[in-house]
Amino acid sequence: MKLGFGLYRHQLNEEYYRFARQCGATHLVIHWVDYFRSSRSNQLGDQPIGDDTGWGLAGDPDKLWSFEELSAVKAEAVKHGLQIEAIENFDPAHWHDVLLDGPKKAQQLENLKAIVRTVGKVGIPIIGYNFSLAGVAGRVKGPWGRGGAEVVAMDGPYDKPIPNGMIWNMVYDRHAAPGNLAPISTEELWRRHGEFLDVLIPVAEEAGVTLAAHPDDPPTPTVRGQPRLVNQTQLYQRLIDRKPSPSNALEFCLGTLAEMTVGGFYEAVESYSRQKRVAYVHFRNVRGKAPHYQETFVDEGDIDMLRVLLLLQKNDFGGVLIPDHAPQMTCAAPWHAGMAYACGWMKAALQAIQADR
Ligand SMILES: [Mn+2]
Repeated sequence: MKLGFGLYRHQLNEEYYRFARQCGATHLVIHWVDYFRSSRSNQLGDQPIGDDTGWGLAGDPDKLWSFEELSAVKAEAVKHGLQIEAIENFDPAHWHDVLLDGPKKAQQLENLKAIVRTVGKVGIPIIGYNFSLAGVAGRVKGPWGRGGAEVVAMDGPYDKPIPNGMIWNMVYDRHAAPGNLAPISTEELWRRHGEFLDVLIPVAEEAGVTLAAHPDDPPTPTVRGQPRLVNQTQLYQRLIDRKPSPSNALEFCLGTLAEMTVGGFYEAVESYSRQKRVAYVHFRNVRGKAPHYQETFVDEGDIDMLRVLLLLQKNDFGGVLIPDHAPQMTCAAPWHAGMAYACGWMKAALQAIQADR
């Protein structure tokens, strides 16, 4: 197993590469969509939270990710001793009608094929994605961590409807007609996802890319009145069985999985790692279950993180773990301190179990 570090788009520069390397990371998971560029509510020094207006504007629908820009980022990272393991999340501007089953779906499936081929050509092995209409929404922040550290939490369901022109918590059409997106059924969401896999997995296989699905965060039955795809651990099995291929894999978010209300968490870690479908791991801890939970420091939540590492090791998982999110620590650099604390814990734990062997 390898220690990685997740960086948002605005962090893709020398300062953050050096910080990640100093934390002991050898790999990066990068976000190429900028959730902070035009958001009213997302703060640069924290994970994006948003409000009813979401995370701001999606990108340029006519500008797909290019070989040149991604190669340049990869080269910069390598210069600092870091390999890019994954890009996390497609831009809503490029695939909103794949999620919505809208009129531009055929063109946008072509967009996704082109992006997958480009990422493969650059030599980035994984693309993480969320197949979700509402995306990450409905979370709050407060001083609920150990010692009053500020953490992200959920405190009750969040079902305010999605306004037209917004998908996955970002605005792709500022001039959409007033009104809200009509709710769809869970089966309809699975049908759309199945079509996405049917079209994309063969392309991903050819490109040498793994598509890795994040579970629904937060994993409530609905968010903003829309169904969720993977909001219980056993639904990951349905997702991988839909298309048996090593390219159809999981962005394994421990925090989200632990927030789920049905089924065994450790059984899920054991089962999906044994099936070799864990592409990479979001290594974070939580206390509670959806819709009432709080993120915690890595060593104090409901999850026995060492037990998780031992299960992953037993099943020969050799991929990357990233801290995902961490509590904000009280100091001049709250985000940095939280992330460095998480990385230090992870590094020590990995050393301990690897020495044991
Ligand atoms: Mn996650």
